[in-house]
Amino acid sequence: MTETSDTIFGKIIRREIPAEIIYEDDLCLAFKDVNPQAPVHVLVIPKQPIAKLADVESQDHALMGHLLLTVKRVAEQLGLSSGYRVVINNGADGGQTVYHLHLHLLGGRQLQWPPG
Ligand code: DGP
Repeated sequence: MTETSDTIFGKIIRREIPAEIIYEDDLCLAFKDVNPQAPVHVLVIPKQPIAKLADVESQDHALMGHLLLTVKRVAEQLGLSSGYRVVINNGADGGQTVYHLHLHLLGGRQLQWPPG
């Protein structure tokens, strides 16, 4: 998939396509992944359309902290008290398919390492 200024996640933010949204504030949105890799698989995305982690600038540091804190908040909300994993796929070799920055929150089972 190529990088574009708009993506399927932009459409979810604008409510042009449906998603199971579980958290929203001024800066970000959290919703269930359509192709879950674990019993809990949530994506946390900024509303600002940053394509990928490698495009984040120093001016985005507060936003990046907010995204991580949102992952923690959602994990607590979903009762992931025995642990979870947070993943950011960056670019082609990282396995990124949607070019709108997103943090995967995975949990609800014992996760394997290394991921492969
Ligand atoms: P990545 O490979 O890191 O770019 O992950 C993209 C994730 O986005 C992948 O796990 C599937 C998910 N996804 C793709 N399209 C949609 C969609 O339309 N709705 C939802 N909820 N998730 C989607």
